[in-house]
Amino acid sequence: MPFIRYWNHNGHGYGLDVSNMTWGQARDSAVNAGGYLAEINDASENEFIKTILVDPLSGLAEDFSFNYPDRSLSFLYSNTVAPDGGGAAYVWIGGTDAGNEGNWTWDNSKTPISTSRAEWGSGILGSEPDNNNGTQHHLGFGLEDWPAGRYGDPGFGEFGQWNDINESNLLHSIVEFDFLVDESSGPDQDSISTASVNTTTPVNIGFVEGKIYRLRNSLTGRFLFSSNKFEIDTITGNGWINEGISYSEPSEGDKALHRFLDERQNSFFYTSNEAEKNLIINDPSFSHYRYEGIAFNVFDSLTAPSGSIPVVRYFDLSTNSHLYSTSELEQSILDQSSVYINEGVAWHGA
Ligand SMILES: [Ca+2]
Ligand SMILES: [Ca+2]
Ligand SMILES: [Ca+2]
Repeated sequence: MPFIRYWNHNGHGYGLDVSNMTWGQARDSAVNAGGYLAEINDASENEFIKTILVDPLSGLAEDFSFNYPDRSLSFLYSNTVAPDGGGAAYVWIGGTDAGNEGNWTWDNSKTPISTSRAEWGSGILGSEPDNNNGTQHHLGFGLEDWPAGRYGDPGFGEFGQWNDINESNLLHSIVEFDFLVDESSGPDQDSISTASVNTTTPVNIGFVEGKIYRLRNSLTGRFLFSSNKFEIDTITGNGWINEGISYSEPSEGDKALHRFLDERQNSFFYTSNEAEKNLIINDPSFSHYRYEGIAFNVFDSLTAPSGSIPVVRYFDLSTNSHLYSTSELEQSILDQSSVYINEGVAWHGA
């Protein structure tokens, strides 16, 4: 992921990745970096992205006005050209109609992209998207007039406009993050202290105090449960807000609660279901879930004694992560929301 620079705008972070990748590779790389290929929600976001691309960033080794992540990188239009885009330069952004010709959506949020948006290319020769040759299903953000060479007299589009182009083009990409980033070093992937990891042998990740605290990351909105005083003290204030005791660990808890770190979403997933735990560890499609070990012990939801506290698991469609709630008031609010899917009682605490 060679990011040449990062920026913040309107509460979101952005990075310009100067690798040469197909759209699919760029999409996966963006997700691995904790973001997604940029979704340009309105004209002002498009204008912002124009401003960060207006000057090819070269000669960084001599520019000491900014603390670039890697001064050996350069951003030259000639290194990110799409032959089927009129031989002009583009960067990948997150739109596609690969699943359904002519129906454009943003890949991360799955929201539609209107083909009447003013950002689609247009000129004296025609307009985009044109699905040229029937093989153009991915969205390029134009860096210059196309076809190349028609400066001031665009044929199909100009700098800052969009073209549907072929996925196999090897282009740079704009990655968007749902949180602010350090403009010198990018998203902070290490703000969460985690115990050493062994992917096969369960280890107890905390010394158990008997009280389980819920913490919320103020930047990402993600949640974490912890009974580990060291972990709680380390991360509280460092982007995480301690919401207090959620429930207590049953002294006679009969089920191990396992914790995974979802490295794509930078969020935590918990399960007391051994079959689910083993499936996640062994299924290659969950290879981005890193097994951290046993968080603490709980009651099985089927055999929990009366008076124990049910922990309800929700899936948050807006962040693709889980939220766990012990508050009936919170649950009544979440159940009204179309963003949260109630997955039922996951386990019981005391
Ligand atoms: Ca956006
Ligand atoms: Ca198409
Ligand atoms: Ca096109």
